[in-house]
Amino acid sequence: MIQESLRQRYREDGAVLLRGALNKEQLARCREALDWGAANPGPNASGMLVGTEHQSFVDNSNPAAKPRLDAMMADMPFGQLFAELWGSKHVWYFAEEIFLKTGGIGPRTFWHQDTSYLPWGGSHWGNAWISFESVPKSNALEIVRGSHLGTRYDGPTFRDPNDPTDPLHGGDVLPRLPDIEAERKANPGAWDVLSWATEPGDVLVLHPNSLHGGAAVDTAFPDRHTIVFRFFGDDATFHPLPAVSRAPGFARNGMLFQKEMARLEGGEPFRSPIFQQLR
Ligand SMILES: O=C(O)CCC(=O)C(=O)O
Repeated sequence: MIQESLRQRYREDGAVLLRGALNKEQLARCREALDWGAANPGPNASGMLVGTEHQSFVDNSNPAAKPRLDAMMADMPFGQLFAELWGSKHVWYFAEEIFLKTGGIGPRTFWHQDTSYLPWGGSHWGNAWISFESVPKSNALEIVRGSHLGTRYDGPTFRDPNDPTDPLHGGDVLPRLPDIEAERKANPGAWDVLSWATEPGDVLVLHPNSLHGGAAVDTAFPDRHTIVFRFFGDDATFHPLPAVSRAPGFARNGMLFQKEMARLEGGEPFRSPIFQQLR
């Protein structure tokens, strides 16, 4: 049962930690999903800083995993959890993303918003960020408090290790991301950043319009295996990306479920039969 104080934190901060939200069996199912995904990369598998020594593995929304993950969601607590957290009658499962950082050299994830890459608007969105290690606070995912209610920035390309704000779309529709790490270095209080040490079984829920990043590995904490499941509810809308983008395949609809997205108009409820309804 999600308490009103937590719902308020999510509405205002855009992120909450749900301690022990998954039992051993549920966590094991999530781990199986991660291991299967890592062993069977899909067409969207890429990585961050590919070609550099800090390369990490990322796969997003693997179509071959979709039937098994849709089925798995029926046995997981996320439908109820998000219905209560948002106060939404309905909950749908969107898709997964996998992050593997290993050998103590996986990079920070540059600051970004998922909504720079995906055409999402509205309040009923949530990433369930699930890691299988005990993640210390110094290696934690970081979230700028309340940023889910603010500006939608252009997202970084994740290609240039020396430019964490290298704009994905270009043009003048979305403002360029500020260099949050550089600003924090100059003034540690420049941004109001939330983070938590997490234990296996915890679920960090964040709104995908939140500015988030971080969670590097290092010699003291060399490996992190993370799966993120994304969900939406009644107040989720189609919010198109820029109509012209220098990133191939990203204009208007983003790079996932493009055929389904092409049927939606800006501001319409975000709905498609392709997404598994959990409630
Ligand atoms: O785990 C990470 O390094 C990044 C997570 C992330 O970007 C997300 O949950 O959307």
